[in-house]
Amino acid sequence: MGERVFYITTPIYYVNADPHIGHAYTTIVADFLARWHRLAGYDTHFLTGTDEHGEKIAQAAQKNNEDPQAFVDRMSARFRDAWKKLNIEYDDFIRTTEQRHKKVVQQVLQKVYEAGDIYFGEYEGLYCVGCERFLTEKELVNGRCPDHGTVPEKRKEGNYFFRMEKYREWLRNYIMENPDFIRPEGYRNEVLSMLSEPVGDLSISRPRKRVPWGIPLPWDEEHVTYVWFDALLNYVSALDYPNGEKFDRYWVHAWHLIGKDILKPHAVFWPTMLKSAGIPIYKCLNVGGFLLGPDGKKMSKSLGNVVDPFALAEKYGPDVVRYYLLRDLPYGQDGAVGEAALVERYNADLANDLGNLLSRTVTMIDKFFGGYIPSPGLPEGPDHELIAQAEMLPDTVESLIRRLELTEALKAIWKFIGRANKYIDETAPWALAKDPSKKERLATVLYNLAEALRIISVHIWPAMPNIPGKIRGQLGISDESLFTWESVKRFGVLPAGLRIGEKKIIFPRIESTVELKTASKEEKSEGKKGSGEKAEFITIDEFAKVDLRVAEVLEASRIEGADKLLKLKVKIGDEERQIVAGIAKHYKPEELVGKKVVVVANLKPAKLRGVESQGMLLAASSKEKVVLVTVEGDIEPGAKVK
Ligand code: ME8
Repeated sequence: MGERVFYITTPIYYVNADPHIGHAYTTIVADFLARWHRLAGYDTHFLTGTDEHGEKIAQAAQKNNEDPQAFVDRMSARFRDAWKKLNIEYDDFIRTTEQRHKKVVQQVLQKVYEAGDIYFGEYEGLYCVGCERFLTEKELVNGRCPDHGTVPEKRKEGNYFFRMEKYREWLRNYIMENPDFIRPEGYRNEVLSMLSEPVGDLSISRPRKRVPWGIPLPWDEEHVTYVWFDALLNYVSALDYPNGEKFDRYWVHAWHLIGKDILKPHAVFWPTMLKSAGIPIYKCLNVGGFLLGPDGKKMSKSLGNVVDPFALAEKYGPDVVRYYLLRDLPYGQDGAVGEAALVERYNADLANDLGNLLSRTVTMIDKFFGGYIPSPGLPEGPDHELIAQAEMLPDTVESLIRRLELTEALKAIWKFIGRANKYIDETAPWALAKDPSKKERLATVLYNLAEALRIISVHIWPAMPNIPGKIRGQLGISDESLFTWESVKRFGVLPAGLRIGEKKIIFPRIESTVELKTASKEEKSEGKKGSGEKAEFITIDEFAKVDLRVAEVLEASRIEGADKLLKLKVKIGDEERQIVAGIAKHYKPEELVGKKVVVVANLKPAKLRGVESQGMLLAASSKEKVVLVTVEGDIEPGAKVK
């Protein structure tokens, strides 16, 4: 294994608007990784910051009637405040308007210019101010930018160009030879496909007359640096490139985290810029998916489905928001988020699994051993399995984290929590307590539970930095050396005899919730109808609008990354349809094949977790149970249900 050094970066965020959940998610992932690497003994450097030049920012400042510098100062501070609210502990925060950054941008430009990789030319193209880049015809959807929904502006002007195309073959080979350079693999393939055709040269300047807000080119003051060429360099300017100690120490270990919207600048512009400037290439690019609103649609103010992570953090605490996002969204995939799902996750994993384990353990130590952690005897029976699983956990978690499978890492920790809860049921300490001859056995069981909780508290710290302290407080452990990564690799290092602290419920169950988020437009109009009025009768004509049909299930499978959903292929008459149903917790795919179910056949198709669903199954549900409505007897698929 190489040197244990880790450099993690987030994108530097545009300061044209306030921080939102997408920024928060990426930054939480970075903070989780930074904390875990620090815990595991890596020399870690975590950089975030703000992107403050370019047309988009200049326009936002103007709209606000503010001087650009005053505007970016104010907005950048809002990002720093936001990160405090989510317990983000970065080592450095870079702003592209800082002198330390501007200096490096000019140095690198000069270097690339002297290498002969910059020339002046005339350019005509379609520019999206939202993306701050020219889009190719191929990237447009119905003539619009797919990310911003706007029609790009036609631009024709004299710009300096960087010879990006010159490095295309080199980059393509580099990516092919380094399978872990861009992750997950889907995005690597996307980049390889971009590079299979000419990428052209990159326009890297804007005439100062039109865009005065930027860093002047060192050899031509009439032009300012294009915002992406400027922004990407933050990753090295923050390390005091070219001769900083930090640069030498951290740069080659750089892991960049980005969202899929900025794949091309990071995967194509950036490595070719580095190559031309004679700077080594970063270690890897990690591409996250996009968060969608609770309705599975792209979050937008006009749809009213924007989820505010800072309001959620205020209501439930930052640790809960962090855990929820890290646990529910497999890194690299798109996924819906919302308050109801957060509460569900909270009740299941935190209030039930972890909360119960802690309160049962502390209560029993208090009751059976007067509040002192007892001294264990020799392990027997189920102890062996608990101990073996505890000792395997750190390596399992480490390898999942290094592969960026964060959801899986948390699942592994919760599997162990589940194991410990099961251990209580298996050993039944309350029964042992009734038999004085079983006192030593009881001591062993309770000791093992306290030790398991110590190990758990260390593992969850990167996700939930505030919680471990509370767990340790209740177990009465204060010795820092018991909270190192090394110390969790061995079971049984917790000293006996510690006096436990005061018992408190850390995660009270949330019975119901008044949702914070503003309801989406559809919900709002439904809400209006429903509020205060009695359920109305519907006419037979209204009922007849719903086309219910018998459908035969031909195939059923799970959907990766969506643990509640199943994808079904059903037959309705001669037609085959795909239906996505939220029944994975209640039915195994193989149980469904051959069943005749009832579906709403004229429901408008919708996408669930990106998978199209052309209809809906009927099911009866009560509390946690869900049972499908099926049809018995000899009737062909497609028959109408009336
Ligand atoms: O692109 N879901 O800044 P930006 C998940 N300044 N992540 C999301 C998201 C969503 N719905 N929306 C945004 C810029 N993000 C440039 C970067 S870097 C040298 C310059 C996250 O403020 C995601 O990480 O538009 C995305 O890449 C980033 O915010 C874009 O932030």
